[in-house]
Amino acid sequence: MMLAEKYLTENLRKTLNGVQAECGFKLADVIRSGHENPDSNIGAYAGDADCYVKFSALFDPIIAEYHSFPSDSEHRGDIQPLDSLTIPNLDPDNAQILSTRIRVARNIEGVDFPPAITANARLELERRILRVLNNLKGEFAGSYHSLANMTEETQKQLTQSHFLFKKGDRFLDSAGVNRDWPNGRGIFYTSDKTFLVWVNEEDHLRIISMQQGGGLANVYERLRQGLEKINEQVPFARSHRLGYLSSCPTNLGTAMRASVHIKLPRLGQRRDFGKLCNQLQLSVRGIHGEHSKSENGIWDISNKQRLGITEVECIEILYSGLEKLIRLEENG
Ligand code: ADP
Ligand code: DAR
Repeated sequence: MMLAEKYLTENLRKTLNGVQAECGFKLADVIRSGHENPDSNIGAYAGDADCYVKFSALFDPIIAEYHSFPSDSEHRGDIQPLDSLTIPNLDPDNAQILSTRIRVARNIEGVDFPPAITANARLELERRILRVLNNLKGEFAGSYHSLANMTEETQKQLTQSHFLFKKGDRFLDSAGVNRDWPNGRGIFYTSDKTFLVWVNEEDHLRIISMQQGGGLANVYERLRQGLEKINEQVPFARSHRLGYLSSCPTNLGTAMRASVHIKLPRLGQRRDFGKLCNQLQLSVRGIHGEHSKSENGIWDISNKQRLGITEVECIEILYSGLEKLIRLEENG
């Protein structure tokens, strides 16, 4: 059952009907995606940080159930070096793990999130973050490519190669994320495309580190350093209780999804593959991301939990889950 529907009782609807967040969102705006897409799992999006306060009576039970994060819990910590966590490459011969990617969602403090942002504010945010990205040096120096000036062919090639985002799906469309598409959207990347930043997709920023093969520790450290350089220039929206704040409540806390594209031709055929991954606290996606399919026995396996754990624990969960999946794949 859609969590927004489950928790929006008639009494709560009456209580929230007069409420308006700083971005102007009313209850109808928060739940519009779920209302228009009854097959939503969550069905609610935040238009700004204030939505998580003003509509906490709806968001808190959704967050408690989705993240197993009771309303008196507090997200702790911030991204730290891996230090004592030793995670040697699980596939040094690159026989099984095709690629590794870690992304965090971030919204800039004080700016309405993509579901609510105005066209002008989105362009201003693009200009503001461009000043930061164009100032990155060394291994983080790169170039920005706005979607408004990008040929369809280039967009298709970058998307098919797993670097660029697609236009938001129907859930995001109903949430208002696609308004004024493609103005103000774009992608920054280094020449080797191992450090990338999506601008004005589902969140203001998706900061990404990725590379071929299974070097999870390397990918993590690159992300941590690049993120730190960006955060020195712009403040991120966060709350003491929920950590980093995202448009969709599924991405709160660390807002981190660490994933591998991995060949699991035998395991992937098992009827209980999804259940097995869930037991290992892992999510399963197809090779083109959310709502896509596996191809040639290749799966996108990632940490499921984002809130109430640290970034290092996200990596630990993925790593130990992958060890078990690789062993099971080998032993049949
Ligand atoms: P998110 O950015 O929230 O993780 P998706 O799951 O839709 O969103 O993935 C976005 C893009 O990143 C998709 O093109 C997907 O193929 C690509 N991707 C995700 N994980 C990996 C990975 N480990 N290696 C290569 N590409 C990846
Ligand atoms: N489809 C929406 C959102 C689920 C999480 N995925 C995101 N945020 N991209 C739903 O409510 O099911």
